[in-house]
Amino acid sequence: MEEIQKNEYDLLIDKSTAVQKGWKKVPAPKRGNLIRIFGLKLREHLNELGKGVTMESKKPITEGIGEVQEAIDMCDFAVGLSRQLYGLTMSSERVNHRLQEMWHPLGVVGCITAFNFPVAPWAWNFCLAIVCGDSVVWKPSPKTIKISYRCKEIFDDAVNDYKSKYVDSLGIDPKDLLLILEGGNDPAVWLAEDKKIKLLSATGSCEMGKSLAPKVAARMGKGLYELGGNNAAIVTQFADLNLAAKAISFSVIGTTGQRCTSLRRLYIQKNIYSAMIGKIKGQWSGLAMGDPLDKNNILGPMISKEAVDKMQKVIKRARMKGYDVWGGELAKPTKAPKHEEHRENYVLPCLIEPKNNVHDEDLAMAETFAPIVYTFQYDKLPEAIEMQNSVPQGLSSCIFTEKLNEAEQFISAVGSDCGIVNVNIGPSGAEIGGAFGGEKDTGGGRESGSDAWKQYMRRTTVTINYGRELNLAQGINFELTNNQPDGK
Ligand code: UN1
Repeated sequence: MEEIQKNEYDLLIDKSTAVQKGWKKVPAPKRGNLIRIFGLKLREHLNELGKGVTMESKKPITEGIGEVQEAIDMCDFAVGLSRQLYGLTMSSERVNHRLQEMWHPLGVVGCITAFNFPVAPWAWNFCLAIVCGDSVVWKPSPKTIKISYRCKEIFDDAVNDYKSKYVDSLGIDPKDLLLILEGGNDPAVWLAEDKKIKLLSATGSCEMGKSLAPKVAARMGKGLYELGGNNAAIVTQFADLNLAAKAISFSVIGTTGQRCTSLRRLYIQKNIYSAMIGKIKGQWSGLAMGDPLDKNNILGPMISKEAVDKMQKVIKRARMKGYDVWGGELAKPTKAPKHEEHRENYVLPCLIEPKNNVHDEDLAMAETFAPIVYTFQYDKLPEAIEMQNSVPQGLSSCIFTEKLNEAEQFISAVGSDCGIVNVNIGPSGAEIGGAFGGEKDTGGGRESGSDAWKQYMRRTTVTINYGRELNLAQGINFELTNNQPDGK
């Protein structure tokens, strides 16, 4: 990988700043037209792009295509939104006054994305930023750089279709609305420290977020962080165990446990513990694993040898503590493509049962980006909720129960402390319509649906006096006395 130099970076940001100056003048519904064309192009290239995601991230092809679908959904959402960037009108306390909010474009948005989801989180940010009148400098993971450039190519193609119709008179080239910044840590730090980056949106580990956030804060910049999860499921004695087992399997095995939403902790009511674990183990024997491009396989390799080593180290530590470990071995699927350099990176999903429900700092309290799930037993629901909330991260959570009061308790103020709270669904696989993100060390950001768009705009509070008197708020009396020579 060629490292970009700081002066090249500065030129890139200048380019992005220049295009945004013109773009913010384009009416929002017309900005939406560009994303509409882009969404249609993504549809044409769905399978090809899905394959591209799979080739680099190694996730199964159905998930690769699913991720591009998520980007298409995001385009549709953003097009609708381009006509709905509403501000409120409030009642003024003053006579003959109007009080309202307006939302204006923010500027250049920096967007850092990770290898495991190279397209969808970028699209959550990009589609909103574009309709909101911003430009985007995208720093993708170096591991998935090819698919990022392919997305940019398709966007540029959409720009060509769009250009003559809408923006020729502004003298800007909307191609520059999306610029790719290659590199690792240095460019990420430059983005964090750069005053010209009006919003830095970063997806990745808690460590990454914690190192960048103070740099953004030091310049009073805005940050949007979607960092590590350490997601849990609670299975109560009133759960449909078959539904729970399938959902749990998807959340552990999907993307080979390398989602920020992957399931990492499982709290099972003690009376159904053995039955539940038995069902999960049953589902995990003879999993279809191998070439992720083969649609019959649901388990592909991990991203790298380093990731496999980290997983194996964690399993070793758990064994040393005398915990019960099931699965997690390195696997050699016969159907793995021969030429594939990732042949060695296949693993089996793993269940670890810590002794006496202990949550070790370096095991259950930490996020290992691998298909490992820690299992715990509980008696009463509040106990399970307390354990699930006891970790530093707060992204996603779920409960399996058919009992209304249990479900309600879980989603209530005394329930899960996560940003995403599901009932009878696993913690992963969110759709774009809701705001996506989490609390605590997960960073507090919200992306994609609901009102996440507001972060890509700046709010102005406007007060208009349409009378002839100066009425002051809070009933303040301001009468100019005449003992001054009245400016003469
Ligand atoms: C991530 O792993 O960073 O909810 C994103 C999900 C996906 C997004 C995951 N829609 O699992």
